[in-house]
Amino acid sequence: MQIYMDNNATTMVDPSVKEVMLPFLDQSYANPNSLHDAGTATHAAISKAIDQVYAALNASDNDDIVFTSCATESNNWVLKSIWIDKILNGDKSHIIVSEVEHPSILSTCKFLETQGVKVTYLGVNEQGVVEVATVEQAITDETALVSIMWANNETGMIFPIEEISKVCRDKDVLFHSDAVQAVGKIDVDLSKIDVDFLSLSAHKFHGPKGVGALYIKNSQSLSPLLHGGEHMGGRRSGTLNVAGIVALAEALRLATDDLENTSHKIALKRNHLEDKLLETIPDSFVVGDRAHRTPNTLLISIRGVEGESMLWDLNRAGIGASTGSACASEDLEANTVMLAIGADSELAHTGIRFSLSRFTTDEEVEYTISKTQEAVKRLRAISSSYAVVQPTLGGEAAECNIKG
Ligand code: C6P
Repeated sequence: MQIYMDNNATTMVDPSVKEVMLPFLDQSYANPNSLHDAGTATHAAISKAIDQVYAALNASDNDDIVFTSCATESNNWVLKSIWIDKILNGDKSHIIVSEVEHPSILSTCKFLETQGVKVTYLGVNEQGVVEVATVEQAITDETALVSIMWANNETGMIFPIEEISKVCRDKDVLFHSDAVQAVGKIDVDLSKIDVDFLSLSAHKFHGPKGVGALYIKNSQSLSPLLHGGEHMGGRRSGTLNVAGIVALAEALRLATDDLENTSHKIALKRNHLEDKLLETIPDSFVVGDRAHRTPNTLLISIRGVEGESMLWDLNRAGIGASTGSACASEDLEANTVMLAIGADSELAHTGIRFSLSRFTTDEEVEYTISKTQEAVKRLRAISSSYAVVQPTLGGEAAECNIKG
């Protein structure tokens, strides 16, 4: 049995999304910027895709949605262009992010620091969430941008984006949200929530890899990251990835069409997995309050069981999970979100992220429960640290905050 429990890293392409993209890899290959009939036809497909994305996000006609190659590009674009537009000219000097942002934000900020930009990395509370007051206190007259993710990729915790956006608007500071782990999983309605910039990526909601977007409120100015032709109104040059864009739009339509119902069904499966693991594995903790998590995500820490060893056992049983962000999976560092919420280093090496999708079946969940239980038994039996920390197998299992 092969089971995929790593949908926060990427998702399978929905077969019907694949269907809509195929013609653009085959006979409909014309450049949408060409003036001949074939180009006009692909141009029409792009226009339809743009309409679908506006509808799914409830964006206004005044806003811009610009397709990019991925969310990493969208995130880099916002941060680097704010530096160019607002900081290099001496207007402002400061950017605020949280310390649990994706590496595409954090590494870009590290680069910007080498260029003299002042960056504040906000801490999170015991739930792994940035509090509104923390953002408010960090904003100064020098702040050019606040960038806070909508939902965290490792824990699934949803951040108070509406309140943060209000604080930023009140203080007249631009606000960007990396919504990669929110779009297609929870309601992201841009008519209700006032963000200046928002990043998304198709492969997180059953679209293909290599295509993302940046939403820009009121089509405000933002220096391009990629200069070249007049593609996307000059905002992002490069011949359009027609198949990818059409697929992104269709995947987003499918993901958001019946969102409440689909999310509910995924949450039932995730909750069952979570409840069973917590019930049967002593000294296990789930990071973050379930009511404030995306419906598909579960970051569980199992004391005495190193994340990498658990992944190995699960992989041998045919289950793909992760210890956290896929981009950080090659180093054996402790889970950064768990460290940020105050877990000790040993505990922070024990996180396992299970992330489900609308394609996850009950049977797969049951199989994952039983193989995880088996792996815990085996790994704890050979763990010297668990024997030292916990002489008996008794113990409290809980959905908890680690500091608490
Ligand atoms: N997170 C994970 O395992 P790309 O792949 O560039 O379209 O998306 C990057 C990205 C940006 N922001 C967030 C919040 C993300 O979760 C990701 C991708 C994957 O968590 C792969 S590192």
